Amino acid sequence: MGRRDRHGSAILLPHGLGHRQRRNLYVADTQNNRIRKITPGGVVTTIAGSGGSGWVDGPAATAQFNGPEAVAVDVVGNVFVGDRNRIRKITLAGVVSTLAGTGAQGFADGPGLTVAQFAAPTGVAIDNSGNIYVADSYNERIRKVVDSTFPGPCIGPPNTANVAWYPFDNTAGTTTANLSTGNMGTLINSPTYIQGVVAGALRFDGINDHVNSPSTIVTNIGPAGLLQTCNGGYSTCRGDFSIDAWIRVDTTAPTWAIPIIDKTKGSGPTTKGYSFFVYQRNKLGLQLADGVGPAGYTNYLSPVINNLTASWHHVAVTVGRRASPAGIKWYDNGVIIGSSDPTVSTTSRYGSLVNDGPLTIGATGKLTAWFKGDIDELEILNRELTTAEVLAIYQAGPAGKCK
Ligand SMILES: [Ca+2]
Ligand SMILES: [Ca+2]
Repeated sequence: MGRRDRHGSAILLPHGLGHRQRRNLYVADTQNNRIRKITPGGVVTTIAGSGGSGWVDGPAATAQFNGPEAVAVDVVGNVFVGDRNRIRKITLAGVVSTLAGTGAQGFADGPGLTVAQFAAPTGVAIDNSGNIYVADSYNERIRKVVDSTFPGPCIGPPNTANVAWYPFDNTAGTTTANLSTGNMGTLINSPTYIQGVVAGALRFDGINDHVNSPSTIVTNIGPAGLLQTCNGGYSTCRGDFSIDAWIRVDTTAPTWAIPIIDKTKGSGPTTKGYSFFVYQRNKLGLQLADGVGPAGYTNYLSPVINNLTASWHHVAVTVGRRASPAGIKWYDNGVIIGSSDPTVSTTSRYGSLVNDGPLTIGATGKLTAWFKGDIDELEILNRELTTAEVLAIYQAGPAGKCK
């Protein structure tokens, strides 16, 4: 009964394979009383469980499971475990708690910790609203557990320098609110309202759907390093900025660049502005266009992101164009996945990105390419978000930023 992590791991009687939207497979390792994770590269780690048999809550390393047989992962990355007669939860931060089940085998509905009983929950699943569905096998029933800590508290939005924030929480109508400046967007060709990660989201058909928002001073980005005069009470904005959103790329989206948001105008060497896009369905891209040099613009690409299609990802790009530290940082689900340098001599993009073209969501400003998939909680800030801020937005998950 050896238990070996990393390559060549031994997993005893695995049950309940749960997969997170990205790369990892989660396993209820029943006889080892551990919850394991398998990366696409085949590396196995233990995310919770000391190995002892029992129901001990607390830090993942010392927590105990009691013959766990089912796992599921929510949109944020919390893991839920069908654990004999209880439903357990492992948070992103690695804390194990008991969500429901007194421990006695039986059948009872009611408050999770004092009344509810299960009998061998051998399957769990979770929806985007945090409801957990349990295949309660000996009871021959499908049960529902509501996680009262879900979605948890919303986080204070990083509101300094927030210059656009489209939550897409409407359910009807052809205008979509901008919580930052009130510069509303107009829905063109009927992108559809859907359930998003944080309340509503918009689905773009990849044919002609987009959102058009007029150009404003604050969504224009100035030349690198210089203090700009910005309205909205922000007096220190400059050539740095950030864009973040939850996105779900359709599996049939084109492999060329499809824009999430685009604030460019002009073409070729006279292009001005910026565009944040998905490329080849597996990378993020950013165009910086200052109209300088033979090309006028540069496209920067992130490393490959696995499974960017068909499931929600929180993506972000932060753009620093100062002398030091400078850089474009790419984020996927709260973590930096790579960087690019907008200041190297041959392709430096220090110039002004200002133009009077519209801010277009789901299409290029010239309407030459279309996003196919879903976008939620799109925002622009005229400064670099910090690593901690990006992680906080991701970890807030369905609670999102406080509105
Ligand atoms: Ca939303
Ligand atoms: Ca349409």
